[in-house]
Amino acid sequence: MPGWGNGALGGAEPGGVGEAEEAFWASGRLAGKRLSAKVERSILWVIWGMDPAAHPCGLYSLSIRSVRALIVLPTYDEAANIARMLEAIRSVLPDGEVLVVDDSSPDGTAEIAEVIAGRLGGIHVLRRSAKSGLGSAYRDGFSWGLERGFDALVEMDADFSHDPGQLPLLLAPIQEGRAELVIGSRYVQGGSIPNWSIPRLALSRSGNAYSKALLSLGVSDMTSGFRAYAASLLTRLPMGEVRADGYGFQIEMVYFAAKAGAKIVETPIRFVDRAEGYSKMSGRTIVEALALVTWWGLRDRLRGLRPKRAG
Ligand SMILES: Nc1nc2c(ncn2[C@@H]2O[C@H](COP(=O)(O)OP(=O)(O)O)[C@@H](O)[C@H]2O)c(=O)[nH]1
Ligand SMILES: [Mg+2]
Repeated sequence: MPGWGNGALGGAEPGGVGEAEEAFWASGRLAGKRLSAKVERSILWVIWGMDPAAHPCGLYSLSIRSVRALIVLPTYDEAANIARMLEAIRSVLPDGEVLVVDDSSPDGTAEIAEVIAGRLGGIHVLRRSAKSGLGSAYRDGFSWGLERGFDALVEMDADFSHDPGQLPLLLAPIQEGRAELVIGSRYVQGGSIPNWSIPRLALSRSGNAYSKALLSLGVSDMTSGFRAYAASLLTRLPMGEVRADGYGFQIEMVYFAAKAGAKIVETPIRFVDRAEGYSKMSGRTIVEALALVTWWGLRDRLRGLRPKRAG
């Protein structure tokens, strides 16, 4: 079996596409013949395409092979999550690389990440000297990845709020050339947040509705921190002008991406509240985000400017 097809379906469930794939290889062995690589690949595309949604490692695991993806994982005091998180990412994206951007977490997150990196490979740890905010961690992580020629850069929390199993779905539109920014969205059909309190949900929903109305970008979840960027987009953005942290950073990136003419798509995600550790987002980041949105919205209206709508 050629290397590119190994384990793509993660097991041969009865009657499933995995079983169909095994039957295909068995028939070749019985006939004592190997087809040309091109024909084999075409047949497997058909088999895998029978059920691309059954498992995120189905059809999409083939797509992501040709994109060099870097998952940028900012961490501050994530010792309770980081090892499991890195293992989960590796099992979903065997070829994807990870950059942990740690701000000298007092709980030893970076040291744990380095131990796992030594074991699994393809994991890098960028240590920064002091807690400098989420936006700044991503700015440093993106520069690191762009300097090393990655094609897609993913934002993701280290606390399992974002499901590593959804990574292939996030990367697929970039691989297929359908988008330069893919936002994992809680507020499009199919998206959900099962365990948030009503006040927290109301705050997030109303903040996003306000940003959507004022900035007219057609994006429903501007504060989502689970997203994938094509490197071609990041290199076009004026990253030196991106200043916000926390939620404001996420909104600012969508705003600049739309201004740069990027094709933006939202894909539904299930966002679950963290089970381990504590949130580092403060009320200040919410105020910062609202102030920025208000400023941009009013400024663009006064100038008669509107960034292009997404989609
Ligand atoms: N490097 C770095 N990571 C941070 C910082 N603040 C938050 N993070 C990480 O960013 C991710 C999202 O933060 P979190 O506290 O879960 O935010 P929430 O989900 O909005 O409550 C987590 O992986 C955090 O560990 C920071 O100042 N520096
Ligand atoms: Mg979180």
